[in-house]
Amino acid sequence: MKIDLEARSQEKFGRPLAELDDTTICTMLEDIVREHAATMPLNEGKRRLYYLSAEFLIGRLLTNNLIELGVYDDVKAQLAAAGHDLGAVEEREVEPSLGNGGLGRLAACFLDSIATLGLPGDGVGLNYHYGLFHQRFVDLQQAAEPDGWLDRQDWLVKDEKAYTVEFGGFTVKSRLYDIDVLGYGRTTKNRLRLFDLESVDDSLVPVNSIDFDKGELAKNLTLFLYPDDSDDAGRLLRVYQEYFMVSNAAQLILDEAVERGSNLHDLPDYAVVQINDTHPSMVIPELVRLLVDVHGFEFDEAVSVVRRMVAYTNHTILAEALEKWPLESLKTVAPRIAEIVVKLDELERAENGSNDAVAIVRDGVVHMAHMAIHYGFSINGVAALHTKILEDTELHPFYELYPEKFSNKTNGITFRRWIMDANPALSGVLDDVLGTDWRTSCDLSGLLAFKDDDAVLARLDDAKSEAKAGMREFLWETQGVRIPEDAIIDVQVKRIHEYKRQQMLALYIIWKYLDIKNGNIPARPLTIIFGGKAAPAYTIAQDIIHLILLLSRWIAADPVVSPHLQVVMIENYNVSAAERVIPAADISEQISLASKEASGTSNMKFMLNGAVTLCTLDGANVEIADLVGDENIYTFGTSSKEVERLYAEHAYDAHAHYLRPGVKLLVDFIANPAFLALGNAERLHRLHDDMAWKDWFMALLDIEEYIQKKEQVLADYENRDAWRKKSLVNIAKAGAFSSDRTIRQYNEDIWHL
Ligand code: Z2T
Repeated sequence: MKIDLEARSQEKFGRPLAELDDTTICTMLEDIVREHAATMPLNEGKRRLYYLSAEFLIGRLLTNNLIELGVYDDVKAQLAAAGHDLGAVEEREVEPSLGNGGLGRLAACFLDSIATLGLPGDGVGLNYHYGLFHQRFVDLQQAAEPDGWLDRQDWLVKDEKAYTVEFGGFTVKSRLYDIDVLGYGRTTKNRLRLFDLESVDDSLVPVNSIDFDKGELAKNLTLFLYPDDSDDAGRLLRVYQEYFMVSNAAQLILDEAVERGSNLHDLPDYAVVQINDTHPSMVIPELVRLLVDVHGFEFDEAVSVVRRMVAYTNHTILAEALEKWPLESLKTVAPRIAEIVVKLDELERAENGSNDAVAIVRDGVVHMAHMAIHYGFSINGVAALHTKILEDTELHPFYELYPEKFSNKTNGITFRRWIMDANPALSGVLDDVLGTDWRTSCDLSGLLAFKDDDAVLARLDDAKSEAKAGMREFLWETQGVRIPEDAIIDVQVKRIHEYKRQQMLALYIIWKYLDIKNGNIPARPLTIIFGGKAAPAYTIAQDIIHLILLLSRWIAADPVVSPHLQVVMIENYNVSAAERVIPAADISEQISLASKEASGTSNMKFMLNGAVTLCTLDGANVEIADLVGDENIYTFGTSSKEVERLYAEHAYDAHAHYLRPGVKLLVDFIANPAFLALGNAERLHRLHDDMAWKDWFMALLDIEEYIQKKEQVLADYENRDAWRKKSLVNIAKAGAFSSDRTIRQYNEDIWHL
């Protein structure tokens, strides 16, 4: 691809490139990439993958696409020659807001890898006009506002395909928008296909408020993404959204298969559907419905076709996240789907001897995961430990029925975005030391040979400093915070959730604050960075945000402690912020209660960027620990086995832990009189009492060992030589977590594209 920005500027604006502002240049570059992508052919193959997901957290696309097309350096040079900085131009792009967290970001990394491997596979989802809410901090609390990302974006292209979706009592028409998905060094592409309502009405959303008119579904269905990570509010509107998504997806799948020569009886030869958690699981009855009602199949044949083409990924064991809809709700939303679900339940009972433990419909409630396991041909977990827990405990009766359907697919991350794009300094060092092959192979193990090479260790250290400088600039410009140049950067960024235990890191901060007050001055400043949104309906998570913001202000105002300890909570943490913060981190906090974090993916991004992990043995942390070895990771905490036992036997006594002297001091600090006066007393009391009496995710069980480990990490950081080696080993071993590896495994074991 050849780009001549000067000529383009003259042609479009009649002015030299030097005179354009950053926003105009950004739009111009987006147009150039979009127009070029439009000419690229699709990846072909008889069987196509449809990756169905309610979320695709794709992040900004400009830099990524320029890198994929191999023109990044050229564009940068042309802009520089005209006095412009590509970095500043990149900042003008608005980030699409189409995901909550890990699940949505995983889908985005997967699209990148599917395209990079040249496999024929599209993402299918919804075009939420206001996406996930935009987070602001007001009075040390989270405020949720609509994110009007769609007004100012340039990537969506209208597709001529459109369908009709019939709900109980009304019918809507859909519209389809595509975003081209490019692969690294590829001349062919895939697409992200986002369905929207033809009759959607943006004006239903008030300025600065996410409380919109819930009444007219035909006008509001695609306005918002539900802000629930891992747990689910179970609201009816969500069922409407899900049915809208899968009905469109199923119609698209049949349409395209017929276009490519299928007679539908051979549909599994033309299409395979991966359902990203249960949110799209109604695609199963919807495909059956279309085959029976529209295409005249017998019910049994329709079921046998669908059974050979749908695969399901589970992303959590949290009970509250397993979608269960009242059958009555399904009857309201889509009566024919409710009918088919009941028939699927009867068929399953006839086949498996009516075992209530695995039933699809039980006591008037539809268990979506059960349906997906019975009528899908594959179910996978997202990390080895997670899959083992599914097989041995959570889904054990299903594992006994269908051991051959179960497999593990440990998550992965795309190296294009998470190192080439986010960390050019480190990428440059790797090019110099290893050659550029790593950019396609994602194999960084060659670095191990340089473990004792001072020059290489120093260059890696310089790259870390450069990333830190970038982050300091970002935090100054976007958050108005200054970070000391020599600070240790300790980061926990992810959705705010009790099981992820941000509250435990808050207790550490209290401990450290008191320790410094007692005269123990640290060797160098420590900056602890949080980022993440909390579902607006999740009260305790809001309370945790409040505590963090209060600690941040309290410590900043303390002249004795503030030179040594700083707490930063990034406002509106998103993919763009992650790209600035993760490369700069020294310590990666992965401290979920063991057994609760299915995998985690930021753990992989931090490792790839040379941070050392401080973690419990949960999710993919277990695999990271196995790879890097004991001396290159810090693990602590109660094991997942023991945690499962404590739950099973109701044997965890939060209050007994609270009463231990060292612990009580820390918890009581949350509700100390100065805090109550400065902050929101109701929130602080509630959080204090919750921790002292309930502590459902056992932060008090692990807090003492956590503090000890953290202090050891900080002490070890001072042995700069040893630390640099740890960092190098982490980078060198990160190849295992490339999403290219994950996608190859999905393809070899499940998709067979
Ligand atoms: C989500 O981000 C995850 C799980 C969910 O379960 C829902 C959402 Cl929105 C329904 C996360 C997991 O918590 C995380 O451990 C995992 O790494 C990620 O999905 C991708 O698998």
